[in-house]
Amino acid sequence: MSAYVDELLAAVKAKNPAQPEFIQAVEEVAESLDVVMEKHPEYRAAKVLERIIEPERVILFRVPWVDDQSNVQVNRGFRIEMNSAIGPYKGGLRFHPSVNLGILKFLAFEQVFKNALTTLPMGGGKGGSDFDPKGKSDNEVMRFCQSFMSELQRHIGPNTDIPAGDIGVGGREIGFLFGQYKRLRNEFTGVLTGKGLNWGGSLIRPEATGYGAVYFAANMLETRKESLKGKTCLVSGSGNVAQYATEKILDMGGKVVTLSDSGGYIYDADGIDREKLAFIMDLKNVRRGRIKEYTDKYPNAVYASIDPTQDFNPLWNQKADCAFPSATQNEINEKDAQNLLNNGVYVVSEGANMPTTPEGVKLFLDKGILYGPGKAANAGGVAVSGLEMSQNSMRFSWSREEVDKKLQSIMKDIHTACVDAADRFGTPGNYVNGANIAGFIKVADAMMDQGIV
Ligand code: NDP
Ligand code: 2IT
Repeated sequence: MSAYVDELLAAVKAKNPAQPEFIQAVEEVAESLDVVMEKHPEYRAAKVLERIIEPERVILFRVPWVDDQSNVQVNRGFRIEMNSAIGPYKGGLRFHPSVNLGILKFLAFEQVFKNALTTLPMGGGKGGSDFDPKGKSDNEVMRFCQSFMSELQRHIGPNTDIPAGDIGVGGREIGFLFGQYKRLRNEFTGVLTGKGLNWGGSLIRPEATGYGAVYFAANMLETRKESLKGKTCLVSGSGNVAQYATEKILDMGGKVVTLSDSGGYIYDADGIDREKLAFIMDLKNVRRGRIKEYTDKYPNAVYASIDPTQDFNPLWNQKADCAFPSATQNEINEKDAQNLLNNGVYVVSEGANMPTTPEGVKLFLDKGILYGPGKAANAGGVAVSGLEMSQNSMRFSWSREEVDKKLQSIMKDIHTACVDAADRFGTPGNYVNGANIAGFIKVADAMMDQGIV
């Protein structure tokens, strides 16, 4: 690494000591950008990367609510307005007990580059709360969302900052949040994406992240004149992204043999077919149950719990061709990456954000497998959010086929942008460098045009 990047990273670490995920995300991008900074001293002089690393604004607020037993509960709410150089802040909300400032800053930072890659005019943001929706009644979730939005509403708007879903925030939560925004502001507007179809939502938005990650894998395979047909795939998670990744893999003739949640994973050697996927969707989205219940219905499959203290995740230690990590950050460590390679996996398309640790990424890159990092591979979700915003502005809606076609074409463009940037800066086939460089240049050039702000 150049002295410039070393010094920059030392400063980021010193300034953000309790934010390991944020430091990890910055480190990966800064390493990719070393060669760009060499060629473009003007970016260094204008301290563009130093400015991108610092959020434009961080909002932290109290979220008090009353549970079903009439106890007062207090959570913490956040919104990170990271960068608005190319459009209004855009990015999801995460409700999970692990949420803290560092995790949301990593997600907001990644979002800036991802949104730039989509080709749509969206800046980057992220927010959420340490609220745990698990085990809460619908009424408790509603009261929490109403309290959360009572504060957030003064900071967001359809031309300012447009939140959406992420872990723990799906259609139900977006509905409660939208209802409260509308009540407080007295306006019906596209301030959130992922809305219901009959109140401003876009067709294909629920499917978009999972579908997009599979389209991205297909694009990578196409560079080797291959397809997903007949490929065995490992998918982790069983939420929004995992479900629709599974559906699209089936559409493309592949076979999915695993899914998981934070308790454990299922392995189904016969493959998870459409009927089994419908069971999972009902289990997870309606009954809000655990993946363990899959083996009650399909006893040929096996369930094993995942011990978080174990140094590897057995889900990644299965024979397969492709992997679609779709649960959470750092779910593939170095040992998992090695297990994947040992088991024949040569395509990894990240549905989740930063699911692979830096040591794991290094193994994938050294081996030269088709490795699509999250900020490129999972950009389909926010891309269709951008399409939802356009439809809201036009007061118009596109058909399922039209949105899907646009999604496919955006994923293809992202793939091409990554390949071109990786080629141009001397690391052909390296989608990590390609995504970081292509995303950065678009944002950096806009910041150069707009002066020191
Ligand atoms: P959901 O809440 O719908 O599903 C999350 C899934 O991951 C659940 O199965 C959950 O299990 C599992 N999971 C979550 N945290 C952990 C953990 N710490 N350890 C093990 N398993 C875990 O979220 P999404 O499907 O929306 O999000 C999944 C990933 O995709 C995240 O990284 C998110 O940032 C990313 N993403 C999402 C987009 C979207 O449009 N929704 C867009 C782009 C990226 P359990 O139920 O037990 O918690
Ligand atoms: O990480 C992500 O890209 C998302 N959670 C989706 C963001 C969005 O605004 O649709």
